[in-house]
Amino acid sequence: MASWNPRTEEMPLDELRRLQFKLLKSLVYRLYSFNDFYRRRMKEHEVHPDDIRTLEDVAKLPFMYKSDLRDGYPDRIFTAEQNELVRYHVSSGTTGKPTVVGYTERDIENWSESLARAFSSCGLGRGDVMQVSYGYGLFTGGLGAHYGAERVGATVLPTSVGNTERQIELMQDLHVTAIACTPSYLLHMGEVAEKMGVSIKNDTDLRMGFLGAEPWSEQMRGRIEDWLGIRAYDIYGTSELSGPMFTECTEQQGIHIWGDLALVEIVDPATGEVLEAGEQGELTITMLQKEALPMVRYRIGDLTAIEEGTCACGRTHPRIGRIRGRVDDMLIVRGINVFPSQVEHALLEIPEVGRHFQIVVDRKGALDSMLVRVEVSEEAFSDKITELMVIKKAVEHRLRSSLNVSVDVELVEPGTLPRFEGKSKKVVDRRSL
Ligand code: DLL
Repeated sequence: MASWNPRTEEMPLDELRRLQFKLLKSLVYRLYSFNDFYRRRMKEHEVHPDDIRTLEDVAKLPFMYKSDLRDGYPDRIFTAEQNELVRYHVSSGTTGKPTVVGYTERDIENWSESLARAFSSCGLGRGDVMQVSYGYGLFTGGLGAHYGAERVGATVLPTSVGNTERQIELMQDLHVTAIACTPSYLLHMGEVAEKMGVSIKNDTDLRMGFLGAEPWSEQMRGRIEDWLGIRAYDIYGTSELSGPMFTECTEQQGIHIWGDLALVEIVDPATGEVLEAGEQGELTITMLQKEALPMVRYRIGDLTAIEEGTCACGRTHPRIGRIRGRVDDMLIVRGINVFPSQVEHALLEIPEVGRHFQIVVDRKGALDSMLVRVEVSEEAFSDKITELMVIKKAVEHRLRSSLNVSVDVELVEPGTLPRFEGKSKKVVDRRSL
């Protein structure tokens, strides 16, 4: 697919690195000179802007964490005055205080530019109709996707979440070709459509989806693409970086992180040491051009790796692999580390398994127990106990061999487990109740 901004997207790597170094250096000088928070942090860390002599020297700078934003609530670590801000977004946060992100006009401009490059790398453009079914409002998903899609000349249908039947009618009537929503919401939409007698594959013009805001697996991509007849692209971002910012291109070989906007590092979650391309670790990003809230070496908590080599599409910027989960998502069950994404990966390899599951972790006496509740697919669901027993055994065996821990499995009827319009909640950990 043609690049939106070929001069930047296809820039030779050495030129890109020079540009990143220049941007990093001026960012660090600006922060050190004009902002108490960053100056104090750098002093505590005994690093001065003059110490940044190569791009790799970014590793000399202190990390930032979500707690820095919480502690500075609402706007104490902003680097722009209120009268320079054109927008706030606020993330609710599951624990503690919410976090507030401010944007200058140029921050919104760069956010839209980032998504314009991303969307056009998947072929979205003039003539497309993009239904934005991420939440609009304080959450960044709706407005972020909205601005990016408008920027590439697509017609936006800003449905936000909810009212699913109406969403499906509009999808048909307005010939929607692309959708942006969580993978969980698209699954729900597909099921509601079927109940209405509508097949998204055969009765709509939908041909691509930008799915993210929560982890999903390669197996889930395969299922969604076959079932709904679309190409499903992974879209990534967090509110602290701006919101959704980066996607895969049509090659579907990793998410392109635009290097002129964001400097990506992968670090060892335990030691903070910078890891090589190909090694799994914690995603850490420095926003090189953000004016109001330029996170520096922000430890996002998401686990992934930098993909090696350049993409077949010709874009030179670094790519990251699918997010495996969050550092704090990891369940420790009887001493074994388990990521919900591993469970999804293993389950969906079994054709009789439907698209929904739930993990319930509990403690029986001193021992942890893990129950995986699995919906059987419509086709495989039967009243014959013997057939269900065979599926249950296969699921138990598959999970035990891929997770290295024994798991209880409960098969449930299609349509029984909770459905989600926004981010899904797949884990119930009763140990913490
Ligand atoms: O979820 C921004 C967003 C909106 C991204 C729409 C994509 C689409 P937050 O609410 O701040 O922002 O949550 C960010 O969600 O750190 C990841 O843990 C998770 N996440 C986001 N995208 C993906 C993805 C938005 N594609 C947090 N795969 C991140 C896996 C994702 N996890």
